[in-house]
Amino acid sequence: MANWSLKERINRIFANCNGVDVILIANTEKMDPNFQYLTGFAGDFYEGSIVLVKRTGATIIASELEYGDVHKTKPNGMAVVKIKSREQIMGFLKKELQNKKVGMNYGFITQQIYARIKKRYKPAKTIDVSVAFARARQIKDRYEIQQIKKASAITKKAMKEIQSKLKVGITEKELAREFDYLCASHGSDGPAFSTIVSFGKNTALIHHSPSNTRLQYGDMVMIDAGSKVNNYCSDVTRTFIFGSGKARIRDYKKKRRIIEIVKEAQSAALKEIRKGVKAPTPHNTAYNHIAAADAGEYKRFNFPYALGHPVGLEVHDAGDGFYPNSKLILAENMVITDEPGIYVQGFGGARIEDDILITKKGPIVL
Ligand SMILES: [Mn+2]
Repeated sequence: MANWSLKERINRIFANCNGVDVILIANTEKMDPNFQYLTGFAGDFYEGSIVLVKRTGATIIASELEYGDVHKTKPNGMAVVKIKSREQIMGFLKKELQNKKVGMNYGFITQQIYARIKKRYKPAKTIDVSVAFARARQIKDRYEIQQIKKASAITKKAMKEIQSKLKVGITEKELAREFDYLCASHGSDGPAFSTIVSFGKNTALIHHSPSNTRLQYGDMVMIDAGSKVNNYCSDVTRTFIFGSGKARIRDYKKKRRIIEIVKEAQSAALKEIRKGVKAPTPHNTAYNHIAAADAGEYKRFNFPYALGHPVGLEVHDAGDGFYPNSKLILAENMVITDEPGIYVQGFGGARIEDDILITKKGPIVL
């Protein structure tokens, strides 16, 4: 039994949208993350299933195929309607939607479904609720924080253990597989995204796909990966140098320094990840730190992306992150990444990333 409150989540959604009578969240062959938010269901089933949400509660409409499953999972006080026939379900939806102000997730629903709903059920008005869900989801409840924390702990444990798998000649692809295996063996439900492993010059490529490049002594190594627990993601990046014989490593000082500056930038930003702070502030701090370090040596290799993004049901979760013109004001119980980087093309790069929970007392690295 899930220990989170559907009522609370519904209240948060409706607090962020005006004049909506009922919200319809419809899966296609994929699952709308907002469907997971309302039901807590894991996995990618429930194809074509629908959830109707009103201020007073929610109803799930499930096919024969999923009905048994829905009952087993006990969806947190949600009413369940089983689809017996097309006519029955159309009658039910007509009663619920006709002449009502209907909210839908325009960020997910297909044009086809949208047109069909308008034509068949004749709502008085349709309203985009994607932002309302994003705002609700940006503030995590206790259950969600626990899951992200678990997912993050698994990823970080694997980051430590992967060190013993490093050997000259192993390929990026092989190391990525080892990494996924370590996460799975510690309880990850699966990777939150395709694990990034890069060696040597490849570390300068921001989103490198693991290749057959082989590890050489003294290479910079970057691993960017995330585990998933009960639908919740983590996203962690580590960069290090393979090998400990400083004297034998080519450009050791430069490699070490790049990693150090990124670490400093990450810590400087972390201090500002607090409630009430404007989201661009940590971004600018990390960015300016890198630009100013070592008399501007790495300025032109500074990270060309937002310092961080929300993490939750999606690895790049609904809501705003730390980009220069973000309007977001940081608040308690947001979880956002802190991931500055330096990328020296043709040489190598570094990124260090952690998932940060904002609490009353300040930031906590999950
Ligand atoms: Mn990330």
